[in-house]
Amino acid sequence: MELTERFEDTIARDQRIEPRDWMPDAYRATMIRQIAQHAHSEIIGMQPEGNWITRAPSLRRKAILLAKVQDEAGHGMYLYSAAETLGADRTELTGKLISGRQKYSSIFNYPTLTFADVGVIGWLVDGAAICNQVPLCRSSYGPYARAMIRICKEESFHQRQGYELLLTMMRGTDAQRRMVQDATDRWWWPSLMMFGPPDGESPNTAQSMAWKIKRHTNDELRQRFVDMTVPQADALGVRLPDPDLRWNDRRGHYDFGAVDWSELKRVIGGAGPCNAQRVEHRRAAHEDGAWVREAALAYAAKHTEGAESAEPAAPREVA
Ligand code: BYC
Repeated sequence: MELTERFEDTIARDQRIEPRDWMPDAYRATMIRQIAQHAHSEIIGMQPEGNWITRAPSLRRKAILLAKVQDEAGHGMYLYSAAETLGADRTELTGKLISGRQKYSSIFNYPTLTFADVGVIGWLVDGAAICNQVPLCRSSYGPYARAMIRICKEESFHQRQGYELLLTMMRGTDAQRRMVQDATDRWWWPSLMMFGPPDGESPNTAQSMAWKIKRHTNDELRQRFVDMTVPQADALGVRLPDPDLRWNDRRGHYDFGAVDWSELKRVIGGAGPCNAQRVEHRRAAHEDGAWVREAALAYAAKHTEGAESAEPAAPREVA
């Protein structure tokens, strides 16, 4: 069988492409692009919530938030490792992120103004992430699909902690309820934008669906997210900031208002409220961490030398 034919056949049979398999250059490039953007999003995504670790209102909330932010770091690590199986170099990927040559999710360019934002990020942003990422557990590239299984389990804990925090605040004072409503008003539309441009303006969807990298289009997943979230908003007692949001019996889905796609373009293009701050923070952290990378490399080199020069160990006597 020809290499291309074997690749197409693996995809058609719903089996996984593994790192040792032949794959078209364009498939490899698409996977590296998506996985790298995803990894960068996890790492940059630590910042908006990390901002609240020192100001969490109780020890319990602080412990939860610390665990969540550490999970995001872990997700970034699995994803960079998955990108490395395709021949990408992690140092180069980080270089592309901090020089603005690779993207990360638009959602992390918005500020976290109050502690209610921590809850709303868990509820809406992690909720959107789950909607988007559960189908990626069946993505055609093996290492990515497997990383996604673990990531989704952790995202579901993140979503629940956010919702539980909001439930607590909604049972609190009027001021707390106002904070939750204000955070919901600010994060709702950006959360819908996380799913990417509308299908008619999404250059990558058709090919990524054919390769079974993506299992649903951007609009399908956005609709699924809206349908899932409206009853959660009702249960919470918050209003979603969209006057056109209503159940459509004929479609069996909620209709919703027009998303401002010019805002998504602006934010992806670098002009969101926090783009410069996010990238600068990441660049500074990378530079501050140089000594750790140097020390780890020196330690590894010393041990490799040690292992090479050491006498072979004498066989152990078995009693
Ligand atoms: N923001 O043709 P399209 C998380 C880019 S992590 C920025 O539809 P595709 C979390 C797109 O990449 C959240 N860029 O592309 C972490 C493409 O770029 P190029 C991240 C966006 O790939 C911490 C161009 O626009 N999740 O949830 O078919 C704490 C055209 O778009 C955005 C992932 O990365 C955006 N919103 O579909 C809490 C999931 N949307 O070609 C939570 C994996 C689009 O110009 N990724 N772009 O370089 C995916 O599922 C897909 O890549 C997307 C886009 C659905 C995002």
